[in-house]
Amino acid sequence: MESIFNSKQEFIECYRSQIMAITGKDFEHASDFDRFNALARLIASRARTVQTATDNRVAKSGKKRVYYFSIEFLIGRLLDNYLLNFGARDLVCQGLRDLGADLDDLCDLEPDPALGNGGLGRLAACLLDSMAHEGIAGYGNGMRYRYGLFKQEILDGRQVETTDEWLASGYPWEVRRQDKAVTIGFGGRVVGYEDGGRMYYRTEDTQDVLAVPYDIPVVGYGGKTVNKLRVWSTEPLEEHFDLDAFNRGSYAEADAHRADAEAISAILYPNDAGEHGRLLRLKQEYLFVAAGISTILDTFRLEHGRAWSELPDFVAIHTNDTHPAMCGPELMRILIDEERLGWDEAWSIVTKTLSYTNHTILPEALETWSIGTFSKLLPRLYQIIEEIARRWQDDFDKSRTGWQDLLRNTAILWDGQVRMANLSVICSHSVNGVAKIHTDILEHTVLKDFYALMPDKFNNKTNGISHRRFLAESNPGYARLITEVIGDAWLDDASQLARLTEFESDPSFLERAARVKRENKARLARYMAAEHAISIDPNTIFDVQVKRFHSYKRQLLNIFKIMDIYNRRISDPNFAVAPTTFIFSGKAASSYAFAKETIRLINSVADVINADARVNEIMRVCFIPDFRVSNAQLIYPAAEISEQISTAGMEASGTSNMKLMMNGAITLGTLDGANIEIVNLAGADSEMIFGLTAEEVEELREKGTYFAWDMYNADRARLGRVIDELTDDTFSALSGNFESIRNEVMQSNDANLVMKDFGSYVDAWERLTATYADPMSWNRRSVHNTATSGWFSSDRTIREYRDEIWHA
Ligand code: GPV
Repeated sequence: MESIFNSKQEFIECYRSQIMAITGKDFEHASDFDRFNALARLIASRARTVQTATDNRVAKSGKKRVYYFSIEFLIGRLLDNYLLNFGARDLVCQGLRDLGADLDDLCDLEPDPALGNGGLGRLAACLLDSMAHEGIAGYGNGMRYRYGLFKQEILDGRQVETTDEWLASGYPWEVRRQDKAVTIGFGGRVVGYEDGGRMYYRTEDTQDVLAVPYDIPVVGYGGKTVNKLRVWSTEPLEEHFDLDAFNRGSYAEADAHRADAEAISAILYPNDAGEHGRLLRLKQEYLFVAAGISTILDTFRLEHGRAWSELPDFVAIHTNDTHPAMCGPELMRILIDEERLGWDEAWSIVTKTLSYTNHTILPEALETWSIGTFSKLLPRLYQIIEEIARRWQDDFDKSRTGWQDLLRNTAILWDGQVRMANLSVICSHSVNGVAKIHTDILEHTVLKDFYALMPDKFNNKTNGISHRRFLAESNPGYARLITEVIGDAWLDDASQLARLTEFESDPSFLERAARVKRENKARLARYMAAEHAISIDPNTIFDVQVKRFHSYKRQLLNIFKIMDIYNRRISDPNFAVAPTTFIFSGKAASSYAFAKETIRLINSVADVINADARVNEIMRVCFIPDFRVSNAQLIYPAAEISEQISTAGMEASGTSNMKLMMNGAITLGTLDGANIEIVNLAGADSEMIFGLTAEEVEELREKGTYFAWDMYNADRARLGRVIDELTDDTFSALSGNFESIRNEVMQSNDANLVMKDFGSYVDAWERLTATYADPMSWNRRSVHNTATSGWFSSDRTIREYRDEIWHA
């Protein structure tokens, strides 16, 4: 690998002058943050040099460019990652040591960009990493949120949301591209005019904002390809600073115009419970779509002129879920209104260019907008959507039996709503799910009518993760050990991890792997002690469930298990429990009451158990606040049990299951999402599966014979007791009882079948933890998980997208 520095000496010189240039201080007088900042800026500027070279290469070769549109990019810290990808980590580490600084300490000062919230955003980031590694000319297009999602604090067991000021000290990786700013119009009215015997349309009297792009380099492993992520920030088009208001002392009013424009890129997922929040979300979605499309077409014009029919040969636009669904209509608008193509010609170009990934089968999670709101905010776009919808209807094959149902379910406009998923499917040439079972369910339930009409559009792309970030970077001890026995080719090609299979029965290798795990657990314990004054014991099993809080993910089932184990141990001190630390982390949407109550329950149970001398040697419950990429990288390597316990059929794929598997944790899970593929790859002996299957869940729901009360009555002693403890003050000391959770389960009949799976789950946990007593067998299964995890590298995923969807 070519390095970005010829020698340590060269690095030190460049670095010193960088610090001087930025801070006016020499290295010795610079603060740690100055040192981090200058180092990141130095690497960023090297990255941009390679980026320019990459771009010239792409332009010259006429290679297809892939644009990945996503409302979230959860990229995590970049410094360590980019040093690794540039092959410069050791050199920089030693150079810093010579200067008297520590690379890890500096890396820890990097802010964690708050540009995403969960699996969808992290997937987008992993795919960018893999596109750069595979040499694909792939670009991210998204939003630059000033505060992103919220920062989570825990107070009296409750989640409290505060603003995440991740940009407060500046962000060294980005460059503002004022020269590429785009004006985006909202509202106004559509005006038709005739030219050369044809009608054209434009929108007048719009309210305009300026979309300003910030570019962040994406460095591919090997350092040859540097792509970029472009995120958009909003500003007023012109200053309308109201001097009169200012001089009256009404400062806020004087600057109101600016505040309105900036609100669009202020936060990720504004609360959509009210009309204001919904409108803001719709503005965000249009803004990053319209600005992104404008960038794409500028580049295309520059490279290929106005040969629009060739657009699909040189450009692929991928829409990550439905937030970017307006790509279709917006591209139509430009081709028809501005480039003056005919409808059919434009439509053929658009559908050949666009593709769409779905991430959920929950019907309530599919986006819709009220036609009233939509048509007022985006009148011309709405007209185009109406036309797409009309043609879909007109062209419908009405000789098919049951065509009325097919048409109703596939309609774009229905019941006063614009259905974004249907719009996405109709505008795209490819629709994919994110795990085998998910794609299957899409084809046979949620999108079955589309599947009946155009089965060839559908395909599966099982998610993947960056094994470089989540194994090499997060787990350096394990990575070193792996490299020692199989060489370092696995960084480039994750399938090489299979060569570890040879070492699964090598006692000394297993021993050393176990030692690394022990160190990773101690590292997490140190983090918890230092950041949150919580003490955990690395000698216990680390049982981990880290992900967004959602009822279908069933963190509730996990805490019910813990309550049950606790009860049984208190009742019977001879009840054998493998000493375990139960670790949770994750955020709940700020308006999602049930999820927030689940967090409070976990913390309340933790409060009681951790203070109970009768059990706290063998059980501890630990909630790690503010789950984000940086602390996730400490958690995965320390995990021994991976809790993947969603109601079967509900989790599209999951990706923490893959990260935990790769780091040697054993999956305790249902046959859901990518868990199924994990079991298929690693074998049932290396995981612990329990619970209803998706078919059984489906059947039970259809029959309508499930009653939570039956579950309660059938197991009064254990499950019944857990339910009663929600409201009998056992866990109320911190901040009260849990009536709403009890009601959710008992009165609303336990929609996620927590009580149904409770018995088999606790049983599976007991059987799994009992095997911990045989460390050799445990370690063998652990290493086997790593050895069979290579397929889950996002390099594999991205190659499938490239070959089967983008043809890039
Ligand atoms: I829809 N996902 C997410 O993180 N946010 C969303 O808004 C939606 C889906 C997740 C799914 O829940 C996961 O199962 C999946 O692994 C992930 O997207 C990436 O595909």
